[in-house]
Amino acid sequence: MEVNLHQAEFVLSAASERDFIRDELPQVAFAGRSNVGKSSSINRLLNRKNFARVGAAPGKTIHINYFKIDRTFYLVDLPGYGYAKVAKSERDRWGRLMERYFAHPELMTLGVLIVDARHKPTADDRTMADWFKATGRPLVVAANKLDKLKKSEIEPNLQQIREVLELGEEVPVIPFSAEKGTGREELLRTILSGIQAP
Ligand SMILES: Nc1nc2c(ncn2[C@@H]2O[C@H](COP(=O)(O)OP(=O)(O)OP(=O)(O)O)[C@@H](O)[C@H]2O)c(=O)[nH]1
Ligand SMILES: [Mg+2]
Repeated sequence: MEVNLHQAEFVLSAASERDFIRDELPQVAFAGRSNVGKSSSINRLLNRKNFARVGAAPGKTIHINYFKIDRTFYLVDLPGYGYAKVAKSERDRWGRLMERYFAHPELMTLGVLIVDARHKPTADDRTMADWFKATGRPLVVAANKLDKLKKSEIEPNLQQIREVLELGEEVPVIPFSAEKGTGREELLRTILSGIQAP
């Protein structure tokens, strides 16, 4: 499938369910802890520097951001979770918005869960993985910030991510670095094959 990644545009920022995009185009939904590098990963996939915003103040915006790629599919940047300094009211708002998005698995073609390659997945990461699994849609996990790992840490950490998140063997865990570009081709290939109609 030929997709022109330069043909990318921000479409809208949804703060509630009535703003959700419901057209026929596939949606590839990115979720992960605040600061794990969701926006950076989208920028890396598109080879853009400042396309999806890379936040200095994590957890501030609780919105779902839609980017349309080559009039073919959407990259959906879901709001990050697990930021300690966020007030309970904000966490509740996050929960309501995400609950509504995940209540419509028909909107999601493929899930991308970004985790931190350095650490054992958190309880929130496990919950997020369970939400994705519950959609019945294919899931891919990207272990980001790989550039911060020693070579000897890579395999054990990837294995730990697979075990803690209880991923089936059909779920790829891609070693990734939004910073260096590691894993870009593999994630891109997985996304492009995921959005093709069966
Ligand atoms: N070393 C390294 N730093 C990274 C990588 N990816 C992202 N970062 C840094 O991590 C920080 C957070 O990145 P963002 O892309 O804003 O993370 P986010 O998940 O979109 O955060 P929220 O939108 O707040 O949920 C930034 O300072 C990035 O430069 C990576 O692969 N390696
Ligand atoms: Mg972001």
